[in-house]
Amino acid sequence: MTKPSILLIEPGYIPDSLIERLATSTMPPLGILQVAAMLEQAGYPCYALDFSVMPMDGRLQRAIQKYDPAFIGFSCTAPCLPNVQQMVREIRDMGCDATIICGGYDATARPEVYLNRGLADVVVVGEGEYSTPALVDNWPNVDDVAGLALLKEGEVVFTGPSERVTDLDALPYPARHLVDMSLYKLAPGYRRSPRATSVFFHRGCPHRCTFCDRTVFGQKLTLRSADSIISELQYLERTYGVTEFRFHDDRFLVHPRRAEELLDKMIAMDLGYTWFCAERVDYLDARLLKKMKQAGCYRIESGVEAGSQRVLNLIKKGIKKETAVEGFRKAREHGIGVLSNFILGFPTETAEEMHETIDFALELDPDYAAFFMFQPYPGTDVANEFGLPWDDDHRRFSRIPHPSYAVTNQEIEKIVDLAYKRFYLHPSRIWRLARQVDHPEDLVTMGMAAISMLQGGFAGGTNAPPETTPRP
Ligand code: B12
Ligand code: SF4
Repeated sequence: MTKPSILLIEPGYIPDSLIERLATSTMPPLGILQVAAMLEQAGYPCYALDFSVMPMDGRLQRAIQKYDPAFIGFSCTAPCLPNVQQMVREIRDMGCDATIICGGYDATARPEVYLNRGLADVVVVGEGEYSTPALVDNWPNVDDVAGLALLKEGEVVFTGPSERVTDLDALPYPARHLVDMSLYKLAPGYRRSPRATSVFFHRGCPHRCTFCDRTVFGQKLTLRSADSIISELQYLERTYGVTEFRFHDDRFLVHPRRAEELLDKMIAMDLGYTWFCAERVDYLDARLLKKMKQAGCYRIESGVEAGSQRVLNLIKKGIKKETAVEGFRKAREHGIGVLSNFILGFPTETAEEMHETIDFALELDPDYAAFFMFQPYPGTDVANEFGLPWDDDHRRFSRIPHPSYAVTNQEIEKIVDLAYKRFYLHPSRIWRLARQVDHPEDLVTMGMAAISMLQGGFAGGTNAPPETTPRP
């Protein structure tokens, strides 16, 4: 018997301004593609829509008419809630009664919001690899399927924690064939090759930075083997002609021994790939940096977050400012570029402390710096500790006032603008960035970025996922 089809959706958002669109890197949505790979393995025909690389303009309706899905799944991060809301309305308005499944970070942190608002018939809490196929196999009799939240007589019921993925090597590769891989690009001026894609090395992060959402993978580390990663890189080259990679892990060196094993193999095999990754400043070890460079790493993204030691302590970043200076120095010494993310407007953070952050960014002088307005993602320690509300209607650029905020949103927007201007509108940095350009169209983008910056076009960005978002 043919199994029912399943449509998986990355609600995404496409930045409003042209310049932000040009300056933002896009990558395949590995969350839904990993779940799709498991569902395909179980025999379900799957389809995917990624609205971070294409406009909605009737595509959802057309896909529903074409594939007639019995299940529609959304990957939910907090900023995407308004998009999910809009799409669920459209799905129901067209008379489609598919079972709606929500999964991902925000749905995991607060399933009740999705269930009580009628945005989900069922929520997959945490990792979706095992619970999702079991859910569709058994729907609607899913009381015995672990890892789900659903409404029973108006009450939210949780079926218990899902089985954790302990052997990442055993998972099928994400079902990248469900998306148009040619749509994904690194931002101009940010790349070494015209095409790049993302891979994962491990799950989990042992640190406890209070602003970081760790609701899905938690603190426990689960690692892939070096051989498994190399096979995937080679598969991606063979299948999609990609030779540039973004390790999208929170931290590349989180397990230094396993990372070294991977680096040694990449060097010995002389794969010739270029790649970049994220890492904390306190893990930038000279010996490993040397191997990273040899293995093709050209940039490390590192969330330094703040320039005031009081704020760094408050957010439990676990680093000293001197460590950041030292880490960046070592990366540079080994010929690896650095991008640093900074967040402005943590609870109790004063305007003076934010200016310290800008001064510190100038002192560190990374190749790229990104400044974001703090956002209290539901489920994070900082949101819980200060009781910070989340604005469900917000797509970006806002923050519900709270007594713990020392500075208004408007003031932070101004400081963010100033940060970009002070950082980028400087002859030595302009020259350094211009020298990195190896595609003519990148010069145009950079010119437009400069104009946008002068007009205040970058103000108020939401806080970046730590060590992650490439936002040149
Ligand atoms: C890669 C990444 C990005 C990429 C996304 C591009 C891409 N398509 O890959 C970029 C850089 C563009 C990005 C942007 C942003 N990101 Co981001 N990002 C990540 C990161 C590092 C990895 C995501 C990933 O691919 N994971 C691997 C897959 C396999 O895991 P997964 O997505 O969690 O999926 C699993 C489960 O969640 C579940 N699942 C997920 N979706 C679904 C759907 C269904 C139907 C089911 C059943 C299950 C399911 O099953 C999957 C397999 O187990 C995470 C942190 C992390 N370590 O996960 C942050 C993270 C998701 N990002 C975050 C944020 C805040 C942002 C931004 C707002 C930052 C900004 N300033 O602009 C934007 C918003 C983007 C958006 N659309 O919402 C937060 C989300 C917090 C929250 N509660 O919403 C995270 C968690 C970082 C953090 N620790 O705080 N991001
Ligand atoms: S910010 Fe980075 S180091 Fe801190 S908990 Fe999150 S992923 Fe880990």
